[in-house]
Amino acid sequence: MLNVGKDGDGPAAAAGPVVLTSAARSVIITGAPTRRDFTPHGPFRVTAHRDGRGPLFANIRYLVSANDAAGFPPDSGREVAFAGRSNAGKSSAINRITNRKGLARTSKTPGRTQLVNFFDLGNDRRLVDLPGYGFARVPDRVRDHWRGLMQSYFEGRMSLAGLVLVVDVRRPLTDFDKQMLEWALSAGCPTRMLLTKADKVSRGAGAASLTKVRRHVGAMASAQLFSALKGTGADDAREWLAQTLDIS
Ligand SMILES: Nc1nc2c(ncn2[C@@H]2O[C@H](COP(=O)(O)OP(=O)(O)OP(=O)(O)O)[C@@H](O)[C@H]2O)c(=O)[nH]1
Ligand SMILES: [Mg+2]
Repeated sequence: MLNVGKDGDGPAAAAGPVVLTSAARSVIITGAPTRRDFTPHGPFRVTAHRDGRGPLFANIRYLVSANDAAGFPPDSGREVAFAGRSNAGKSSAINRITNRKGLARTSKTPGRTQLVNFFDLGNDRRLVDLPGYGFARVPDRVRDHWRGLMQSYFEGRMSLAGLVLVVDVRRPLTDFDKQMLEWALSAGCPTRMLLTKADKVSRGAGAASLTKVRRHVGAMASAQLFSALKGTGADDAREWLAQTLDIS
């Protein structure tokens, strides 16, 4: 089951690659149905997605917010979920990538996104804004609810075609970030790490963080710098989404 642990804000990501330990498998939901075959897709028209105005996001609209699995939309087609620590910048990343300012609600207050929010791209493709983890000072029942909600999402969502793991470029990977990576790897779910808030660090510091994270995650995920504020890396993220969602 999803093992949320404490705050998830453990010591800095230690040196060395993440290995798939048995402890890490605690995040893997036993008995999960076999996922769809994640075969690489053919070439796609990159330029069509520039600035979020291309066909990929042209018709994006808010679909539904779910507080439990019963509220999820039909599990067909393909979707990519945005996960990450609370306040990391998931909702802001979705807004920048889709070029829609108020699409996903953002906040300075950690824990703003408490529901699973679905956005429809048309043609049975979706983006999913997940509630963040690691927010401090919440009652146990809120944390338990979050755990159950995430578990029911990751357990059975056959249309989950990819995971975007959003991390603050200035912060070390949390234990839970690592568990998410390991889960995605074991589930065969392609993962893209966005090292966001890149505008808050120098180019050198951003590049150093990227190198460190890439070394750390190895083949488990691809990684890139990102800034929702400046738009850094937005095209790369769009291209990855287009490929993962199999949209041309
Ligand atoms: N400077 C800067 N600020 C950012 C960036 N991305 C997000 N922020 C700010 O970080 C705060 C949190 O952003 P959100 O997008 O709401 O974060 P979230 O991960 O969706 O948070 P939860 O919904 O609480 O899990 C907001 O104040 C954003 O304006 C970025 O790239 N650069
Ligand atoms: Mg949010």
